[in-house]
Amino acid sequence: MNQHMLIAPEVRDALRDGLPVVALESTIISHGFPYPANVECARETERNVRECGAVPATIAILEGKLKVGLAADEIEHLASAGNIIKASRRDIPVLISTGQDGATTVAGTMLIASMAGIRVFATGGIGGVHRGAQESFDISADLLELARTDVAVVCAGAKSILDLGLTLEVLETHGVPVLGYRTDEFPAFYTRSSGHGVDRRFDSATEIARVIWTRRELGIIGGTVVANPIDAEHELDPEWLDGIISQALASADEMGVSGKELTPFLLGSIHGLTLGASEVANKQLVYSNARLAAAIASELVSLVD
Ligand code: PSU
Ligand code: MN
Repeated sequence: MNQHMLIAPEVRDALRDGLPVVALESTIISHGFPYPANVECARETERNVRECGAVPATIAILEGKLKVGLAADEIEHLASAGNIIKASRRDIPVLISTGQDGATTVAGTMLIASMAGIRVFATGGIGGVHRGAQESFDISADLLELARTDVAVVCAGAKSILDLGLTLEVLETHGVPVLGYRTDEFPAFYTRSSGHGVDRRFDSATEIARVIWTRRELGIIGGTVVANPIDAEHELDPEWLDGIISQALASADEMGVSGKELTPFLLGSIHGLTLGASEVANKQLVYSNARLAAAIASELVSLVD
């Protein structure tokens, strides 16, 4: 499709034949989990997509190429190298022209997925408006990508390291539908509720696919957020978590962490402070999102026929 992109044969064939494909990100591998839990999570996420009838396409930048669909040794490399650059929209041309590796964020993955013709993407949580953004202006590029790129992102909401109310305001400003899957509330990643509503609740993948399809038929530019709460059995205690998030935010502040380092720093602190409990919850919610994304992708391809 373009000289900078390498699509794995299985993914290319699926796209050519109109079969469902689900994009997966790689920042979660390089910066979201410690090694080797990250390898297990990446493999198991792909397995969940397959089990629900779609082809997984994990996306990254390797030696200056946009890679759509990764081999096992490529996932191992992203998981273990330790110096992989976190790649959002603005990093992509730099990494391609200098021949480097990059682990793509939600924004970076959406952009590359859309170039490849993939319309559904599963992740853990999206980036958003950071607490204190009134001063720092720290608003994730994920939100602006959702404003302009036609990919549906299935996520468990966003972590409450962010200001979830302001995150939803920015999505509203940019015309991004926030659909709740079997929920009236926007979920807060480790917990099922946040106190903030979604635009609209739907109880089936078919209805969600119909919204995504209709949006495209109308020619309305941009993405869709599909918010899928963590299963109740894996949910963490909200009060305990609040304390941990405050501690993580305080140490980021003390150490002066900012810019693209902030989110990975906060994620790492939370994993450490919860002594692995958050890791289990995080994996389970990603698997659940992978299954829902596969179901939505399957419904979408049947609408095309
Ligand atoms: N939130 C999570 N886990 C993650 C991320 C966010 O709970 O792994 C990653 C995603 O790749 C997301 C990125 O796109 O962090 C957002 O970073 P920033 O806030 O710098 O835009
Ligand atoms: Mn930021």
